[in-house]
Amino acid sequence: MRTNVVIIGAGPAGALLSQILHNAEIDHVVLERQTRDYVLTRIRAGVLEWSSVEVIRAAGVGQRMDADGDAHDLINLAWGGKHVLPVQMKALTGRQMMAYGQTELQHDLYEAADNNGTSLLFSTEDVAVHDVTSDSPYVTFRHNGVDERIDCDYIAGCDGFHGVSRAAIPESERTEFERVYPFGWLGILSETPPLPHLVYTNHERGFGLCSTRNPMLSRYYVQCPIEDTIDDWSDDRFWSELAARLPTHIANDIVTGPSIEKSIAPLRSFVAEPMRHGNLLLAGDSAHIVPPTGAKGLNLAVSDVHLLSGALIARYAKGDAAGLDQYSSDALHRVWGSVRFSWWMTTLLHRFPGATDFEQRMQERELEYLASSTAAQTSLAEQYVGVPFV
Ligand code: RFL
Ligand code: PHB
Repeated sequence: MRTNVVIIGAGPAGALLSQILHNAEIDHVVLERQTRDYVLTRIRAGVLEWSSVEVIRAAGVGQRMDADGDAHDLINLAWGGKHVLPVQMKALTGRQMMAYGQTELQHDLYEAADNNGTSLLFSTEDVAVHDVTSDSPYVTFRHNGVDERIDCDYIAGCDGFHGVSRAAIPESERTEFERVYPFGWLGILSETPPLPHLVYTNHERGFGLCSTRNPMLSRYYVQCPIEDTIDDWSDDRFWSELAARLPTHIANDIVTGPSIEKSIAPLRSFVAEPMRHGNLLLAGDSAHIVPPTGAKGLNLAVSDVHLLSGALIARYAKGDAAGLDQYSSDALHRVWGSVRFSWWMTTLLHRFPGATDFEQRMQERELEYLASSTAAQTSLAEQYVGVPFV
């Protein structure tokens, strides 16, 4: 079998790239390790930058997002159990963000792939990339018990942090940057009405976040020790811990209910450079991870795909490979901006085990400064809603 582009991974990065390549009539195949249902029930991100909204619309998959997504003008920062600062993103930047669950976007992308007749193979095993620095790279894998090989021009490594693509770049040509944070996020979904706005809270008991999926589905998180398991966290314990970390009037507005999903995620910042090796191009979590505090992971996957698809389209439509040559440095420029912002938000809002009194005072003073300075709020807001593509 032969195609132009083999996409490894059908998460948001791979499935969106497939949709854009389909629109440009570029032949491709998508290989996904998991089953379709597994990917569709994996609860993850919930917030889209406006640039992501525009890329998704331009790809022709924005109808349900526009109908069911919830555009937000502000986020609230709370601290010390009493202070609340609304950061007015729309007023400060002219831009909003969109609350729309990653699972919904994933659903829209798979539905589009069905309609497009895309070759999207689930439950593929032993995917391996070969000869990526030659003009004739290929991918081998096993599907339905049969060994397969696809020859191609380019391989898009959209296979997430635990995929095989990044590892295909020899260690001698790859530089990795990493920070692992000493806590996790315990998240729950509940079929209860969410608060009207997102609330990020910093409290001596730890970080908390109130988010949303739709008018009858809420997403909440609390910072927890990384060694905890979900068995340590009954629903009652979760709700009382979240309430204890919020100012009373906000806690009183939360409608509690049984959790329908509960999971613990570790927090890390990670970047692998470069994002291109020969004809292998990485996009999304395969090349970088950010802690979820800045709501940037899914958005970086979308911005990588925006850049990569543009470069591939120029290559196939006009024979112009300059965009592919620039891809890694262009993508990494945006990546490091989001890595910095996510690290800063994480540092500002969490309680770090073993933090000194000095570090604690610096955090408190920074929150007070934010509350007193429109310039500081504008800086936060412009990074949260996301920098437009030039
Ligand atoms: P994904 O989603 O991990 O998809 C990669 C896909 O590749 C498949 N795969 C393979 N397929 C074939 N062969 C192999 N060898 C393979 N190895 C792996 C996997 O099965 C998978 O389907 O990466 P992608 O597409 O780059 O998308 C990245 C996003 O999923 C991720 O950055 C976000 O979810 C991060 N994130 C958030 N991002 C935001 O922008 N806003 C948020 O509000 C936000 N909140 C979050 C988050 C992530 C979280 N967790 C659980 C890590 C909240 C949480 C709690
Ligand atoms: C979410 O809704 O899952 C969410 C929202 C904002 C974040 C992280 C996660 O910063």
